[in-house]
Amino acid sequence: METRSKGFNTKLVHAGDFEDSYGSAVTPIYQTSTFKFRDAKHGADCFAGIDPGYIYTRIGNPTINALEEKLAELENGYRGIAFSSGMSAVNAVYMAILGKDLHIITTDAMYGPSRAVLEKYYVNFGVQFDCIDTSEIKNIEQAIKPNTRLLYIETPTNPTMALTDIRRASELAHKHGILLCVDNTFCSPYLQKPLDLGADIVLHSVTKFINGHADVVGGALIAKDEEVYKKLRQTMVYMGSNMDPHQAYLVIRGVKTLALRMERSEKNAMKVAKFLESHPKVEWVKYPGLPSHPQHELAKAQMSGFGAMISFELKGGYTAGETLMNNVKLSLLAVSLGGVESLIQHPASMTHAAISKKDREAAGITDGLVRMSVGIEDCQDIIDDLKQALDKI
Ligand code: LCS
Repeated sequence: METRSKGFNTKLVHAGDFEDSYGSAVTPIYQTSTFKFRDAKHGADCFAGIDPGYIYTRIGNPTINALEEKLAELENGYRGIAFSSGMSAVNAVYMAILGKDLHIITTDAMYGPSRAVLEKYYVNFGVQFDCIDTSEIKNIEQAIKPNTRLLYIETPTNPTMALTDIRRASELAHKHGILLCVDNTFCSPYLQKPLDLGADIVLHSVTKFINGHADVVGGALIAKDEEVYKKLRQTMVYMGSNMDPHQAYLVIRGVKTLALRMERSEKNAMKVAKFLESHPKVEWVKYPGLPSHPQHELAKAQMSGFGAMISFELKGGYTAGETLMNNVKLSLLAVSLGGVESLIQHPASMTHAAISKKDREAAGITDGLVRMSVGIEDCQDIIDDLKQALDKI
C-alpha cells in the first residue's frame, strides 16, 4: 500500500507492507541467508544494481526492507537502514563520515558507549573529537574546525535530559559543510522528527521505544538524501552489522503500537515527574514537560510531547540512590528504556560507567543521578512504589 501521504498512525501500521504470493496480512519472516537467481544473467543484473532483486541477507532482505521502509516513512526520510544494534548504527555513522585527521563534535552527556568508542578506538585511526555541551549553540560554533565533518547530537540527552536546538544546530552545521546526525532514541518519531528540522541522519536504538517490548536489540539510520544513504548502507554491508529477519519481524510488530504506548507512558511520566518534584527527598527533577526544565520552551517548540524519560537527583547522593534502587518493587532495576515496563537505573555505575568520573561530572552525570523510563502500568502503582522506596531513604 502507498502510505507516504498517509497519517502517522496509518504509517505505523501499514508503511512498508508488501504483497506476498499468499496474501499474508502481516509481513512474513524471510528467514533465509541467500536468494536463488533465475539464471546467470539475473545474478549479474542483481549485483550490478540493474535488477533490484535480493542477493544475500547481509545486503538486503524483504522483511528487513519492510522495516526500513516503515522507519523512513515515519521519520520523513529518503530511506532507512536497519542494524543489529543501536551501537552498530552509531559505528556506521562514524565509519562512513569520519577518517584520519577528520573531526567530530558530539554532545558530552550522550549514551556512554557512543562517546567511549571515540575515546577508545577511533582515536587510534586518527579521528579527532570534541565532546561538548551542545545545548548552547555558541559552544558548537566555537568547537567547529576546518576539518569538522560531523556534528552528532543526542536530544534529549541520555541521561541528563538536556535539549539541543536541532534547527539551529543544522543551520550552523550546513553553513560549514558539516553533516548533522541526531540520535532520536529518547523521543522516537512520535515526538520528534529531526529530518524535518534540518538534520541529515536520524539514528535509533530500536531496542527502545520503536520496538517497545524489551525483547529485541536493534538499531536504525534514516537518511535525508540518496547520497548520504548510499554511504551509510555500504558501510553497514561491509561492517556486516545487518539486522536479522526475525529481529525485523519483531520490531515491525512492536512499532505498530508506538503511538498508543507513547501516549500512555507520557501521561504517566508527567504525573511521576510532578510527584518526584514535590517530594522532600528529591533535590531536582529533569523532565522536559515540567516548567522547571531549563529548556521547557524549546521542548514545546521542537517536540510534539515530552516523552517517558525522567532524571532526578536525590538528596543524599549515591547512598540515597542505592537505597532507592534496592527498594523499588514494581519498577525494574535495569538498564535500557522505552519498553512497556517501568525501569529505573543509576547511570554513574551502569550506562555511563565507561566514561571517566571527571568527564561524567563535567557532563552533569552526578553520582546521585537516577534515571527512570516510565512504562504503561497504572500510574498510581508506579507512584506508590516510588513512594515506599523513597520512605526507606
Ligand atoms: N543511543 C542511545 C540514546 C541509547 O540510549 C543507546 C542504548 C544506544 C544509542 C545504543 O543502542 P543499543 O546498541 O543498546 O541498541 N542505551 C542504553 C541505555 O540507556 N541503557 O542500556 C542501553
